[in-house]
Amino acid sequence: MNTPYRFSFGPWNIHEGADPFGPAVRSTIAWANKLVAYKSLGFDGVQFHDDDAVPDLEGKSATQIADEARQMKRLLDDHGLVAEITAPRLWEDPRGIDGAFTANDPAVRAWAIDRAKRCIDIHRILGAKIVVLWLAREGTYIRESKTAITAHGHLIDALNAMLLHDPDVRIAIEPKPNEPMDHAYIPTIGHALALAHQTIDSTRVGGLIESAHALLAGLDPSDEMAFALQAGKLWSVHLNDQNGLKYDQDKTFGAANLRVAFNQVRVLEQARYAEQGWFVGLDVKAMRTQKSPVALKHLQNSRRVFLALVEKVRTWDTQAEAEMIAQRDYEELEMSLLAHLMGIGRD
Ligand code: 3MF
Ligand code: MG
Repeated sequence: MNTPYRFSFGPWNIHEGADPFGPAVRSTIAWANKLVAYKSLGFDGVQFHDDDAVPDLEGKSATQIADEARQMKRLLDDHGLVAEITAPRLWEDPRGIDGAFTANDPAVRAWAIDRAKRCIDIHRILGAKIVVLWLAREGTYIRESKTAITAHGHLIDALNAMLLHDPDVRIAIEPKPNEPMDHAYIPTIGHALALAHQTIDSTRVGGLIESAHALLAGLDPSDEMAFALQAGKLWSVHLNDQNGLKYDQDKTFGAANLRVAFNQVRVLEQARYAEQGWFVGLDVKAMRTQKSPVALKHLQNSRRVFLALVEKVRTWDTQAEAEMIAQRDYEELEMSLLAHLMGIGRD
């Protein structure tokens, strides 16, 4: 199939299978072996956290961080890979226990902004296109613990500090309504883009939409994507799937709801998303039950489902669709789509 799509995933998508109730069930795959896996699985882009690129960066000097980031860039070049994104991992540091940019303690907020700037420095060396902000702990476990009005102001301050640090940096906010927090401050793309518009340069702040995050907010991922696409603000996606309102599952794309997946592919095709150079990012986890030698299938399968759905979008009879819409025969439209997805005839 002639497709301009390029795919990415993060090294955390190849993982040991630990969950909150049990330890690792697979051995760790060394970084070098993970890098080799990318191309063989059909992926060109690597999603980085700052400390995926430079481990333990908190204890390192600016020079040391820059040296290690350059080494990582060389490694990527050697493998013919590119860095798609870089994201500051603010939620694993003990200082960020109750939020980073929105912490009540001004010293923690200052640390978080400084860390985000160091992430931008790494991002520049890696040559990534966007810095992603998943605002993991920017919210509350109990609402009374922070002043939400002030906290939203702190988020704008942090974005502005990042925009000022690098006049070329573009920031994509990855909304998520909950987990790890009970209530996250930026739960949807609408919130993210409203925040973007209050910064000193809204043209450099956009969004990344993860399917599961939209579903956890009770929203349709393709409509969330359309909202951002219309505004020219969808700069990356984390495709995956989610079986209802429970913990963030990061299932294989399309595994829970093929029709919802179809509509995400449809909206990306309609917007000619890939032609603009944006990556199709995945954020998928192998099931805990998966044995080591077959623990990469979730990546391969998600990509395969995506490409099969591109084919389904391109072979969908839009002429017949227009007629059914004109007749307002939506039962017919729905059945035709189901038949198309199932590969059965419409009698
Ligand atoms: C959590 C996420 C994150 C982000 C990642 C990149 C660990 O639900 O989706 O994955 O995608 O931090 O910003
Ligand atoms: Mg994600």
